[in-house]
Amino acid sequence: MNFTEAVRVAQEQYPKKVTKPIKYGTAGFRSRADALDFIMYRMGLLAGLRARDTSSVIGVMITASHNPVPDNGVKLVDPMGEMLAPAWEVHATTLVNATDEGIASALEGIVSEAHIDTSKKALVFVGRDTRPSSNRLCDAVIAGVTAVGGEFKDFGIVSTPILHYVVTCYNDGGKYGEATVQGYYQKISRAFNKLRSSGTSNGNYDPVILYDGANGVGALAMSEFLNNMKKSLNVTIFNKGEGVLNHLCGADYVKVQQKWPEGVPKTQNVRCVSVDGDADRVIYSYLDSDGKFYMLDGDKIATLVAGYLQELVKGLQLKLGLVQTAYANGASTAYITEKLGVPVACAKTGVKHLHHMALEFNIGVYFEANGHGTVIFSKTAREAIETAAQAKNNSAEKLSQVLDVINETVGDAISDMLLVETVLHARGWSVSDWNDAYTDLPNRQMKVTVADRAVITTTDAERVCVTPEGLQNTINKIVKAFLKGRSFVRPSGTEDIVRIYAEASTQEEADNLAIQVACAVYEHAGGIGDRPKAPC
Ligand code: G16
Repeated sequence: MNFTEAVRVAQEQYPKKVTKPIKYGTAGFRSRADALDFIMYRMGLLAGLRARDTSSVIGVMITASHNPVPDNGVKLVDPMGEMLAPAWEVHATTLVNATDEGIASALEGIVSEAHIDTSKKALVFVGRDTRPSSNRLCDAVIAGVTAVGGEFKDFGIVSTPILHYVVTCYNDGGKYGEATVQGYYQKISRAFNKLRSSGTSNGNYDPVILYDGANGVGALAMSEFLNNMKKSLNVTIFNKGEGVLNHLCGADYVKVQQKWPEGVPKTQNVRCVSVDGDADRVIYSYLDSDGKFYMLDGDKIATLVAGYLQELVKGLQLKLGLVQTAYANGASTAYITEKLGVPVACAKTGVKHLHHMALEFNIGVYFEANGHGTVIFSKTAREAIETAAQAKNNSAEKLSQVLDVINETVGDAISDMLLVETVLHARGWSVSDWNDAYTDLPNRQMKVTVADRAVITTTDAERVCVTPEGLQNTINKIVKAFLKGRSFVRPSGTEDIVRIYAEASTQEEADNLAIQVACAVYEHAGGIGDRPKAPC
């Protein structure tokens, strides 16, 4: 194939104006939207090649998820809903770092290395979030796909999990479900309605939910879902788009700031479900009768789900495990290993790493503390569950219904919410019953801006900092002074900052530890602006 057209369109419509090296991050490329046009165009080119390479449909999602509105980004979806294969992350980085004229040789290099038959057809599914820049960037992706002779199907504004779902369904010939947006809503709502056919109330369980849509696509997705669902949940949607996306609301705000989302009435003892800007993460929270705020994050969801599934698979000889990251609260890991006896593995941040590790179990539950995760079932597990269900094993019958509520293709805020609601309902638990299962160690997250975040490198699933030299020793010394202290630092792969995590025996200590470690980062790694003073 001749890539002259790809170069021409790049030079005329999507010229590259930066020379700074750009790296594929935690979830694709992400930066300020006005610097992304050439990257989006090139990801369209890449998706066209990847589709030929795999003889499958590839997905391109335009979103910066939890980031603020001026940012945007791109996530590439591989044939079975996975994140882009690691070898292709390298190709993506090469292509983005090429000059406009260099695009041709970069593409030729990929074709030759991956042995791609360029005469094959290429089909790319494209979706986008609600950001004002997403439409323009979508055009750039489509221009890229077209410039390498590919075809596209534009799904318009959809959540990230919906795009993963339709890509998977299309590629497996509809076995997982119908490859349409409506097919997605119908599949999970039908499964949920079935699970609720026995009634809506049970014990302390109350089906009332305050839903925080983060002013993004998650609000649209929930209202569409409610249209498909019977009245087994009483959901009121807030932050539907009247405010600014992710601003003072949404899953990331609630998790990091540990605060009730703005725009949602402060109703006591009613659970609030917050999703992020592309609806792939979910965080629960509630206010008790004294108005005290409690948050139930990805760790609480993971332990709730893993505990429930473990009961259901008893006797089926299946290995169930949980995958967490360094951000997992120490109390959650202790609870799940010591109390529930479920094995836990620790992966690097990024669902792509967790997903991969979860494949080692027959049933792999994976969740990041930030609320991003799902459950995946191996072929062996599916067959064992189906056989036992056909033999009228009650637990297996229930499990096979639960399976259909789960979006195994990727973390999915709405499907995860329905899974949580299923477990709470089955247990007859209120949100505070759920919260009482174990008590989180107080923790704090902070961000520090440095001149070049790449100077921070880590090892041991990001729990140990390798460079700059001396930083880890300083962190060790600081941590030693805190009861139950733990802290680590890592460069973000989605924002131009370094993240700091700290936990300790009290909130004051956790805050203090986070500030001291943030100052160490500031000093060792070339901090910019004011020295960190207060948790932010
Ligand atoms: C993305 C990834 C998540 C990751 C998060 C933060 O989420 O998919 O796995 O935890 O970024 O990553 P980092 O700490 O490297 O900035 P999302 O929801 O923003 O796409």
